[in-house]
Amino acid sequence: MGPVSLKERYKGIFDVGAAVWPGAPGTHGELIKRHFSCLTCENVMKPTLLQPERGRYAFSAADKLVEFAAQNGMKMRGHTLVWHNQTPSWFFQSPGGGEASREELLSTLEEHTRTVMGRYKGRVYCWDVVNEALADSSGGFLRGSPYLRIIGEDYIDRAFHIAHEADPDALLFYNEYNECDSEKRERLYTLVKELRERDVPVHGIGMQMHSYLESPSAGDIRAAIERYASLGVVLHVTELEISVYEWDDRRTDLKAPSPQMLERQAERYGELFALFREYKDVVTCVTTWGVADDYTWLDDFPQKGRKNWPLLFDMNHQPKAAFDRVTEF
Ligand code: HAH
Repeated sequence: MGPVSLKERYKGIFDVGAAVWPGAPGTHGELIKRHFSCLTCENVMKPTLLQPERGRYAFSAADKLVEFAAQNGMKMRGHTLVWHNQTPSWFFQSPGGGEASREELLSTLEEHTRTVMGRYKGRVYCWDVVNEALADSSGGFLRGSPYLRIIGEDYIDRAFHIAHEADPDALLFYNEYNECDSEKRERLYTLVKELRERDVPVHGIGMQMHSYLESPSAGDIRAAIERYASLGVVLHVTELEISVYEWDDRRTDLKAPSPQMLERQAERYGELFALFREYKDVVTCVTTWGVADDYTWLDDFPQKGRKNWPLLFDMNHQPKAAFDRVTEF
């Protein structure tokens, strides 16, 4: 029998997704098939992995995950097209040498987007078109990036128009982290409001929701959901996990999470999912950034080599207390 299935429990409420890597169907296949209704490729759809050199695409890893999702009746989110990280440096170089011109970078972006979105049309239903374009500090508005420097401030508009032309049926997202911080929230709100006022085809906001034991608070999450929902866009929680540490805790000596950590994490998971359920008319997908605690990017972030236990299933793929809180309602 085993525990209730997440995706069954959340049927009719929202999709529950997981970020996966090429080995996941082999090592975590049963867990994924039982509990999740949507997948995201953690890395293999990022520009560096899909087009390491100009014109040389490497689709096989992504193809396999898309196939796995399709065979098991799962939806797939696309992540990501325009980002300052994990994008090869040749994107920003002119084929003739030196830095690319605005027109050259736009044409690289267009070629990449058309090829990738075209290949997965009908199988990847939504895309994080632009990831993390806002500045971190309250000083600036947009993050300084090669896209901003070379194309100029309209690069986000262009990216969404290009994506919409490449697959008019895909739902297009702007995805961001620290999205519940009150200052960044207002900048993200303004960004998407102005995009929509210019009729740029942005349909959703991806709230990454990388979380810690005490932050962001439920109040800040609610305020962000309300604010973004007021724009008339759909919201996806795209990269949820709850670290067992506080954001500024850099301890590296822990061999296992303490019972207190796991209890607080469970409470927080319960609280967050209750909040997402309250907003189910606008929050249509909640994705955890990983499947079980034996594989998480947080083992190397923000401290390289420090183990973390941030997901709903433990090292042995068993449901944690957090899982119970998320499914008991
Ligand atoms: C996310 N960045 C990315 O969207 C995702 O593609 C990557 O695999 C992991 C996290 C979040 C992030 C952060 O937490 C801190 C600084 C910069 C970016």
